[in-house]
Amino acid sequence: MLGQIINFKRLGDERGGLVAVEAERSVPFEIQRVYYIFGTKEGVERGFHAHKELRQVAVAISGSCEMILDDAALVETVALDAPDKGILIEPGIWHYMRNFSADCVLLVFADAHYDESDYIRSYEEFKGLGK
Ligand code: T46
Repeated sequence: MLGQIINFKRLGDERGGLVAVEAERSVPFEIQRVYYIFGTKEGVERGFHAHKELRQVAVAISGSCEMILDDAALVETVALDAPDKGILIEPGIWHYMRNFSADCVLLVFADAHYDESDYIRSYEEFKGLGK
C-alpha cells in the first residue's frame, strides 16, 4: 500500500456521529495546518503534485472522492467515502483527487504550514527524482 489507511474511532451514539482527531495519536504527527476542499465542480480533478517533506492525512468528512497515489512504480486508488476513514499521504508520493461527489468535503491535516517550495508540480521532475 502506498498510502496507509487510518481508521478513526467513531464516538457517535444515538444522537449521531462524532470523530475526534488528536495530534500524534489518531494522526502520526503534530498537526500544524488544517484545510478543506469543498464545492468541487463535477468532473474536476485536482492535486497532481508530490510533496518533498510534508506529511498529510486526508478524510472525506462528507460525501466521497478518490485519491490516486503514485510512487512512479505503482499506482493505487483509494476511495475516501466515510468520515472515519483517512489516508496518510507521505512525502514523495504523487497524488491527485477525482470523482468528487457534490457534497464532498475533503478535510486534510498537515504537519507543516503552507510552503509552495515543498511542492513538486511537474510529473517529469517527480519521475526523475526516483532514478
Ligand atoms: C495536497 C492536496 C491533497 C494555500 O495558500 N494554503 C494552503 O494551505 C493550501 C492547501 C493551498 N493554498 C493555495 C495554493 C493555491 O494557490 O490555494 C490554492 C489552491 O491549492 P492547490 O492548487 O495546491 O490545491 P490542490 O487541491 O491541488 O492540492 C491541495 C494541497 O495544496 C496539497 O498540498 O496534497 O490538496
